[in-house]
Amino acid sequence: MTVVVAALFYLVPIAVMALCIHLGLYAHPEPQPVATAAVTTVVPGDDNGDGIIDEDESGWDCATMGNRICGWCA
Ligand SMILES: [Ca+2]
Ligand SMILES: [Ca+2]
Repeated sequence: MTVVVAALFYLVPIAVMALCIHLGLYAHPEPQPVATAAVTTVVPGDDNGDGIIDEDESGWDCATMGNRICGWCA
């Protein structure tokens, strides 16, 4: 009887700790909301609104931007 009591005395806390560790290992924290607010700056001539005036957009000035060479295939 004493052996059984002693065994329970030690095994129960160990079992509880093992259970807690087990649950902790498989506990998934709540996913935190990711700040998705895009910081977009409205650039005149940026037709697709990506913040960069590309060469095929209306705000592109071939005389001052890119390779500063204007014309077809330039
Ligand atoms: Ca753009
Ligand atoms: Ca060019």
